[in-house]
Amino acid sequence: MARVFSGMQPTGDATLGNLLGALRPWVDTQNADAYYCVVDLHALTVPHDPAGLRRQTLELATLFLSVGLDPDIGTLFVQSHVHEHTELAWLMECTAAFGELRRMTQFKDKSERSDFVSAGLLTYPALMAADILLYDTEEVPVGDDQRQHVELTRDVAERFNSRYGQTFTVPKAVIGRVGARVMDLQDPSRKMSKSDDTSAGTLLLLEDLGSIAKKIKRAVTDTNYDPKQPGAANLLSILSACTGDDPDTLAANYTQYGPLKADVTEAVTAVVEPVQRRYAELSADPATVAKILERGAEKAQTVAAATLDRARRNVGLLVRDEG
Ligand code: AQP
Repeated sequence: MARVFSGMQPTGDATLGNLLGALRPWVDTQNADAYYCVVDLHALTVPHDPAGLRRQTLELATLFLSVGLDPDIGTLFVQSHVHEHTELAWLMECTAAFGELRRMTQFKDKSERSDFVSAGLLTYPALMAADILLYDTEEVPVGDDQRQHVELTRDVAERFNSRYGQTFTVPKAVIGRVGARVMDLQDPSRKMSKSDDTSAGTLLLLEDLGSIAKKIKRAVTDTNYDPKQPGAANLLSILSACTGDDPDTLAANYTQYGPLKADVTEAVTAVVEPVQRRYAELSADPATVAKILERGAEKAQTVAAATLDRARRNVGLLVRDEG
């Protein structure tokens, strides 16, 4: 049973990409040694509204439960509830190189699109490395877009271990074969993202089912059916991730886009509808969700504190004499 850690930012309403690339694989691999985190500190790297962040943090935690993560199996918590994340992040910032951080694709993409580029947007992967390393994580189930950040985490962990002695377990990314990169329905050259405002190309998990159907119907495709065309390939990959069928076999089943889009709509509805039903029940009881998060934070902190202590000692910080 591998020690697993993964997180998701409360930066907007979660998408079908978040479900197929992350949340569903999390549910499939959940075990007593799995940690799943709403990474609210990461959400501060881009402009945000404080009340919105608080609301979206609770909503995302509720969504974790709605997709089937079980707090009696793994540990569910909010990143900022465990202060060890920010403390270890500083040690990671001092271990990662400026050039490494600057080369990250996500930094380049997001900084090009923003008027205000925070220092936190650059150092985001150092905080992510801290998130992962605090739990002696072996496996990080993520979508393909996060592969580079996990690689950086590995490099930083190895560098720290070789400079200061064995401190961290070196983790590896686990990326699913299907659903790992769901693309925007209007611009299939970009991944479907929760913080993007191209709403016509983004399927939200809690979106009205009629609206989901409309967006799939209007998804960009060519006039003639070609399973290799990016829009068609994206629809086939979504269908495959939802049904579990092989994408190449599915591709051969169609000669036109109409029936493909109808089947994608049906498959997406079948996946999303039960999540929406469960979400409606749980969101009526935020106190229970808050209790689950408190229990999760306590459990996570026990592990995180031990790792941070080891890292502080090994890096050479003087131990505080509290006696
Ligand atoms: N389109 C996608 N296809 C497959 N997987 C995806 N993930 C995100 N988008 C897709 C996976 O979802 C998890 C959430 O990661 P995150 O919240 O830390 O941020 P992200 O990867 O940057 O996701 P978003 O939706 O694009 O958020 P914003 O817009 O805030 O940047 C990760 O495991 C990711 O791989």
